[in-house]
Amino acid sequence: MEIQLWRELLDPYQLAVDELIVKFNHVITEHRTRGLYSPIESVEGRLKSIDSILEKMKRKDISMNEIEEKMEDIAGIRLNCQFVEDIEKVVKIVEQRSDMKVKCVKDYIKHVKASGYRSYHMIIAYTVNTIDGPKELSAEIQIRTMAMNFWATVEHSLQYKYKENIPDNIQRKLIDASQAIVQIDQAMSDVRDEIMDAQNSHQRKENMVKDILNNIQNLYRVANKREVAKIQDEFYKVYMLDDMMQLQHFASQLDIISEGYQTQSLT
Ligand code: 0O2
Repeated sequence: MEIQLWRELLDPYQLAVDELIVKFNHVITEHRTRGLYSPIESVEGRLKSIDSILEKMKRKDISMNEIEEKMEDIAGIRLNCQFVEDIEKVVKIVEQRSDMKVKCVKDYIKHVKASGYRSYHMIIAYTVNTIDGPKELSAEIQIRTMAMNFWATVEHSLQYKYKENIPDNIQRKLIDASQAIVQIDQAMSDVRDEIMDAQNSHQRKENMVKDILNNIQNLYRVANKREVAKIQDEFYKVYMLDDMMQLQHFASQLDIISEGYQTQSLT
């Protein structure tokens, strides 16, 4: 296929990857700005390389004009979670969205691959708008814990090096490592509540400090500078006390002052 035709074929998939990265990152932001724990920890995305497309076409006997219909992972999104329990929450988030439709799922967590690979895959139908109009295409969403991701990333690079023929002794070690990953995920799940509590209170504090600083910055524009400098000094003192109740009280007082000046921060 001519280079220009590859471009035309792949451009909408690149657009889908770009859009989906923005959308899922926004899911993280929405949780965090509301002081909520985000079941998605991080988002990655990639357009399948032409080399990888050609290799899969050969392996699965797919012809050029069947690519769009049969190759469902040209646009790939990976949603990394901290805990195994987060995966089903992320699955629900995807299922409930109105801008994508789940076509099928592959649960390699319940049905671990012979290689030791664990991950939850969803194939979605997603519409992008191009200069030729709307175009529906398939994209693959891989949902896994960070520990599963570590294993898959390392194993994937070995697959690349050895093609289909990873030596037996390395393969056995990878399967052992995959089982160790299950134990790591289990151990992390056991302290999940503790970790989530710590992260939530850290996030709440971070949001509060951000609001306070925004309010102070806005006040500088309209209020007496010396008064605002005093408020700022007071903030540093309260912050140093490392007491959430006092910080909360300070934030509420500052909100009242900002309201008076109609400069209340929106963030
Ligand atoms: P890349 O570089 O991400 O494009 P296939 O596994 O490709 O024969 P299918 O049904 O299309 O068949 O997809 P499947 O099994 O759901 O897997 C698609 C993707 O999942 C792979 O893409 C990998 O990213 C990942 N994956 C599946 N099995 C394994 C595995 O054993 N180890 C690792 N590390 N990743 C796996 P590509 O095309 O391999 O790679």
